[in-house]
Amino acid sequence: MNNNSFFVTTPIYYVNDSPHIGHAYTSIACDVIARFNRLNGKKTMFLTGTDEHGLKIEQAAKKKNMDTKKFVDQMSLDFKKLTKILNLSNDFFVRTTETYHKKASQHIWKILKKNNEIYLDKYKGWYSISDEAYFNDDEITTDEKTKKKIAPSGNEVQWVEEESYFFKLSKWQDKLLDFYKKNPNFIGPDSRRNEVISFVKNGLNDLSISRTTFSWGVEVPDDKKHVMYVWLDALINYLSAIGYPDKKYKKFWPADVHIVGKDIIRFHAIYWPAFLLAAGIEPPKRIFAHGWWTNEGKKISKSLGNVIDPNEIIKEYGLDTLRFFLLREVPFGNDGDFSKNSLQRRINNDLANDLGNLVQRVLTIVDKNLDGKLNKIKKIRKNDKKIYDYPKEILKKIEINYEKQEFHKVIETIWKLISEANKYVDENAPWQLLKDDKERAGDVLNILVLIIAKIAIFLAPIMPNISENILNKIGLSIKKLSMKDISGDNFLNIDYKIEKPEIIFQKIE
Ligand code: ME8
Repeated sequence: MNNNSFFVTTPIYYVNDSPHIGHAYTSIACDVIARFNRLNGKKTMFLTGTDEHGLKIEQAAKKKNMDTKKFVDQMSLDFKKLTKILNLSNDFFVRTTETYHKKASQHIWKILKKNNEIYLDKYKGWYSISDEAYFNDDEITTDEKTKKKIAPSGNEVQWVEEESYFFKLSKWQDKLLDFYKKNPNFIGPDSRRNEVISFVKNGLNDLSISRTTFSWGVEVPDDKKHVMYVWLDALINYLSAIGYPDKKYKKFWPADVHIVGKDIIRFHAIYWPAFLLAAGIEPPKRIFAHGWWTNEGKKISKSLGNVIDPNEIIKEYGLDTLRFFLLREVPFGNDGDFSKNSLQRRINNDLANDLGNLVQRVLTIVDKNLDGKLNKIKKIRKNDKKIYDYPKEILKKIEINYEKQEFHKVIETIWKLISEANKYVDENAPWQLLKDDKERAGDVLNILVLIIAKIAIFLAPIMPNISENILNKIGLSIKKLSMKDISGDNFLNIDYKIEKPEIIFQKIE
């Protein structure tokens, strides 16, 4: 693996249903990580896509009276469209029904078989189609009213008895615990790490990895009766998408981080490294599980009719505002509640008052009084030092926050810079200086424009359009900038005539 490369992934989403705010959340977080790493000089691969096999999908197609392949083609397109709507910078969109993916899955199966990690037996136990997951007896409860058997996820389970291939997961228990110990950053946040470790310590059963009672899946090599368990095929997307089994996959493997929701941490933090270790492939470097969004305090679900369509929020409030809100409102890893009130509060306070106001008033003064022109800074005074050096000082901190997926801290730190800049405007009162000391006014305004440019660079991963809009106003573009420019100042084009900005953020009453 090339040290200068970076690989980040979203889960691949099931195509049984349309995308909603939960999918948008994970995808946006990954996009921000990818954009930051690109700006920070890394050769970056950002992967997303769709998970198209399994009983759940087959049943969804049947319900619509559609041919399964036609159904997945159509539904997958919705997720592909979402990547455009969210302005995702993904480098590839993987689909598990593609030939390259099936080949990679079968290749891994053959290795596991050869390594004596797979055996044929009979599965007897509970299965939840909604979760596409097996459950032990002690995990199942009975719904008082309906008498239905229920998994911990709240979804109904059914009893399954059929011939099945098994993966020898039980033998990996100690090796996994050892792996977690040696790789303390493998699972984030810490609370999830502890949860996974205690689950593994409780003992692992061998895992059923094939089904015979339906056919919508990847065929098991040399046994046409079986299709692979959808999760085995799904996880392999992270390899098939970067060219596995061809050696070129090593350019990006092991992945730097798989971002997932907390619902699927076990698949990623237990099954996935076990499959990989058993196949002799290095596990990913990190799995981070974020929390769950509710809608105005209620669980988001189709049956409650409160699914949030990201399109509608974007139409009403704008894309970058939504991107900002989702990452600012809730520490990544915690659960969050989506409410229009809190979204509006963020727009009015953080965006309109703090950021909007800074950009607006500084650029307007330059436009009105200096005919949009800046000069080279003549003299940095002692009381300029703090704001002048501030961006450079926070860069390292922000890099570390990104490494730990602490987006809310990244944003908090950027907002401290914005607040310092607003304070600097008030303290130096450039409108007054313009009357008393034009040269000094020029320096103060020049420093401020420089700081605004750096704020826009810091914001580029989170709010790419707004950042570019601000940069364009001062004759710059993110295409020609990078995180390196945070430490310098010769990227400012002082020949540029600064434009009077339109209102960037409209307050919402
Ligand atoms: O699990 N809040 O796909 P999926 C936050 N195909 N995130 C949410 C959310 C919510 N309310 N609802 C969904 C699968 N998500 C498998 C993955 S990967 C090899 C296979 C996000 O369509 C969150 O990231 O059910 C969650 O993990 C994912 O959508 C589940 O998507």
